[in-house]
Amino acid sequence: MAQSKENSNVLVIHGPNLNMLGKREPEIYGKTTLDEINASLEKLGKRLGLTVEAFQSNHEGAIVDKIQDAAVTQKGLIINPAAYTHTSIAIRDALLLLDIPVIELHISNIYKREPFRHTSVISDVATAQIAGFGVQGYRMALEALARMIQNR
Ligand code: CA2
Repeated sequence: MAQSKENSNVLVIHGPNLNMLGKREPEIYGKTTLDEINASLEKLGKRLGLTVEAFQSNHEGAIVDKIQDAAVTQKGLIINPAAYTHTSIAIRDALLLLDIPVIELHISNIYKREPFRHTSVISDVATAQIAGFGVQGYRMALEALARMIQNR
């Protein structure tokens, strides 16, 4: 089948407290702000033929709503569920509704941190996980997602 020339829509979800990136705890999460990450992804997306939408919320239900919407509007998802990674069955269940590639993203290496961060209730329902590459991981995730969408 001929490849469509239209851009694919992809969604990037940032979970709780990630709006504080670049403003607190730079030793763990770096100095780049969330706006800078989103701008960089939007620019990279253009090169890759992707229209990138970014969404941040500190509220579990708002993230669940956004994932449900993604089922009909998006071709791929990058999600940093932040602290909900370790606790949220609601976000996990919402991800199970999707039939698109999903990349779970962590700025830090969660397996090198406190034991409670070693468990992700998301990783076995995600297509892949990227952790520990700092904010550069978001660009790696977007490049991987572009390839996954192309190969579908
Ligand atoms: O490494 C990651 O990306 C995390 O998902 C970040 C979460 C943490 O709970 C996960 O275990 C790993 C925390 C996000 C909080 O972000 C902040 C950013 C700047 C300042 C304070 C918090």
